[in-house]
Amino acid sequence: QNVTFNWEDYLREDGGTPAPVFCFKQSNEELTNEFEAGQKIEAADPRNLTSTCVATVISTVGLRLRLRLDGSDNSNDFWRLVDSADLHPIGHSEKHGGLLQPPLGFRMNPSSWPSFMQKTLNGAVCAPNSCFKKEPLGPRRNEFKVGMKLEAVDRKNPMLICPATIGAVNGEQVHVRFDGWKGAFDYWCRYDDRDIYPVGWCARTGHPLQPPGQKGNTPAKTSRGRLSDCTMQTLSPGSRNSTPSRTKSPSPIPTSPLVKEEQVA
Ligand code: MLY
Repeated sequence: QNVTFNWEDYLREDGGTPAPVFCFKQSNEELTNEFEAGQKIEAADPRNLTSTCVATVISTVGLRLRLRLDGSDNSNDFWRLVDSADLHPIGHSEKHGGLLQPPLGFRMNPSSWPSFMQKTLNGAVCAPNSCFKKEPLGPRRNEFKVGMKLEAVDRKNPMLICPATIGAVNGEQVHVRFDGWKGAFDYWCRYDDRDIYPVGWCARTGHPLQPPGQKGNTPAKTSRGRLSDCTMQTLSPGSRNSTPSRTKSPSPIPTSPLVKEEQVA
């Protein structure tokens, strides 16, 4: 799906230097994702980090898991790496004197929690201990410099990882800017955040990488697919229907040779 984006060509054309791997809190080992959809695990509730909940693996992509807290709705799914410290095998809380909590936004009456818990774990398939990997230590300090390139989770579309640039550095924080997008998706995070990866990480771990957005265009509805549509329109007017978001832009859209394929989502 990501056959059209290639860091090497991109960096050669647009310039920029990949952030060195020692900047990131990511494993250098060859990890494998042994989780399977449907398995139950324990996970820290992302909306209430002091509580540990039962979660179900919804799907796996590369070294990431899509998770849903049992008893929560399906619109608060979240993503974690196989070596996230937020994840544990079922039984971990009990073994450490803790209790499994209902997720923030538990859909049912709180009094039904014990019986819900019993039902959800009865006959459940639990992810084996061997699936869980130790969280890497991470760098001791922020080594990022402005302009360094990286791959980063789009937090508004957390299934997506995209080419990005460090836009600013402030103490332990870095500003992640998505290449080719106007800023609506940018965010500040700690230098050791698990959502940022070195250039090449997606390819190495088998995760799709989105191509950069189109410079100068607003993010909404200006995907690569439309851009190619417009290019065709420019080359052969009248050969196809007009693109709604382009009706006020008769001039040819500048394209780069990297622009080849439809952008996901
Ligand atoms: N289709 C959505 C997703 C945008 C994703 C932006 N990321 C990759 C920075 C939109 O166009 O708004």
